Amino acid sequence: MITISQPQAGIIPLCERPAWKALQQHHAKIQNVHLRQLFAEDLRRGEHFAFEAVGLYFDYSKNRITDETISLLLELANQSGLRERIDAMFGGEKINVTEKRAVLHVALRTMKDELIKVDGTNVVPEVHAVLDQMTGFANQVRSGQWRGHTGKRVRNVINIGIGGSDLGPVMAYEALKYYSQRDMTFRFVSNVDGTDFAEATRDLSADETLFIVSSKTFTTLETMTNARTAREWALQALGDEKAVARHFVAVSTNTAEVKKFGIDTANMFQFWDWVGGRYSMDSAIGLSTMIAIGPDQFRAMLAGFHAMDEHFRTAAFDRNLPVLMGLLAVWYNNFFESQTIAVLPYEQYLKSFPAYLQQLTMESNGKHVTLDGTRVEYQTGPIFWGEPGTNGQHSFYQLIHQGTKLIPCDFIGFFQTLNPLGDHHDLLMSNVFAQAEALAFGKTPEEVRAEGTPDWLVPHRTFEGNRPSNVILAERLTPETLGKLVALYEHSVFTQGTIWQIDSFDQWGVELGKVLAQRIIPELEAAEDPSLKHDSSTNALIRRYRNLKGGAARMKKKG
Ligand code: G6Q
Repeated sequence: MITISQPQAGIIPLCERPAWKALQQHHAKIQNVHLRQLFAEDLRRGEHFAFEAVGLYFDYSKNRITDETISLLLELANQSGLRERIDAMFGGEKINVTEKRAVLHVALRTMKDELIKVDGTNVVPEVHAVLDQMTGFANQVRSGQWRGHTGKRVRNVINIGIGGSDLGPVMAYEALKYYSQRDMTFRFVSNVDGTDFAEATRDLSADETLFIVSSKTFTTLETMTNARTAREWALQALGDEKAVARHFVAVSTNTAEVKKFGIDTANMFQFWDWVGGRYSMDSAIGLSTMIAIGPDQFRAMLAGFHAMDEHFRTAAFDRNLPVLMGLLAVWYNNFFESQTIAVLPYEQYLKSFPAYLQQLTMESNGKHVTLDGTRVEYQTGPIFWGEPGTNGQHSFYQLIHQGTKLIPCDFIGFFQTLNPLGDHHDLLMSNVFAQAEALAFGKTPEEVRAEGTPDWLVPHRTFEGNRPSNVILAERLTPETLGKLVALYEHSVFTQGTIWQIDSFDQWGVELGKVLAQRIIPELEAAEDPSLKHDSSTNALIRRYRNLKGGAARMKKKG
């Protein structure tokens, strides 16, 4: 029996907390109050529910809230032990109870002189030692000092990893491309689908290509399959086992497996079991990011993360960005029964940000039992999704504006663009403000009629409004700002998980499918028909696949 870490002791079940009950009553009172009314009643509402912290301006006035809502949500945070839980996380306690691990991604971005202990050992020096090792290596690759097997400099870097060992590096590279070394090519191979590898390498020369095999465990099926294929691909061109040492480096916690693969452990970058995969982009998993943008910019990104960490740890909850964002997510998820949250960055470089957030939020809070294993009686993690604006406006925004579902939105925008081109940026930002305005206030039937719309068309052209959103604005997209934004969502996720009393840091839900696939692989590859003992559907699918899988090869032969 696992004992729950101290901070959760004494916390009463969510639905019994007085603040929860008060919020239910409060919701019944205000659920139909329109944002039009709330704005009319308080002409300064737009400033009242908005503030700036750590360089981010947060306008949450277009939410279906009053002062009472916020004070009840803050009360809920207190009754849920959020303060104690934050202290426990930053203090290195093993709050990931099902894996018996500390949760210390915040240690990855602390200053050198800080002290964070896990099992009595200060982990900060180790963190900085790896950062220094990464810095040395990144500088060598960027300057051309690091040579491939044939003496050529590295022009291409391919990160092989999946899940937390892929999504962060992909997102960070896309987000910070503006700052990247442009005479180098960066690619990311994650899918076990051979197409991913084939397309990533088809136009590259092996003698100029460096593979970073990123895997905490170094046993993940997809990553190890791609890594082996990469080794074959490189050796086919370079023809010498010794080439592996010049063209492969590893990011892992598993020295033995790295050695077995043939990678020189001098070129292995460590991380630790207290860094969860989806919280690992600041660890050595970020090596491709560091090579792309350079060590100084990477450290600036870490400083951004750290600034948000400190804000989360120290700011009063009523002026705490992640706390308020997390509580608002709970408000819609549990009281308005919203199923999803849309994240809408108005910044093309953030095109992979929603995909990144999907893992961060949904793998963290997609849980159905509390820390002590009791089934929850309430909804947990909402579905996160999104696209950069303005593209989304021409596809799914219709449903957000006029559909039957309530979808809270996070709009993210910047005062300055990295690519000033005519009036593009004003046009872009006008859409941020217009969308949030349209969602909140809509357009009444009277307004539509007054425009001369025939009666039969009025319902179609009416916008109910009262659709909530947050607007988050920053000066410009820099490594530091990216760090702040990611940390904002990390801690918002933590806040939500604390309210729901779940373990936001395990991921047992990804296990079952993996185990079953291991059983099915030999059944697909066996020469003789295997005796199949699955359900009738799975058996039939496997048989059909076995019968037809040679099709492509046969077609090729025929052609
Ligand atoms: C994230 C998960 C998961 C993990 C991948 C890759 O929190 O743990 O997405 O990152 O399964 O694992 P490895 O890094 O061990 O290959």
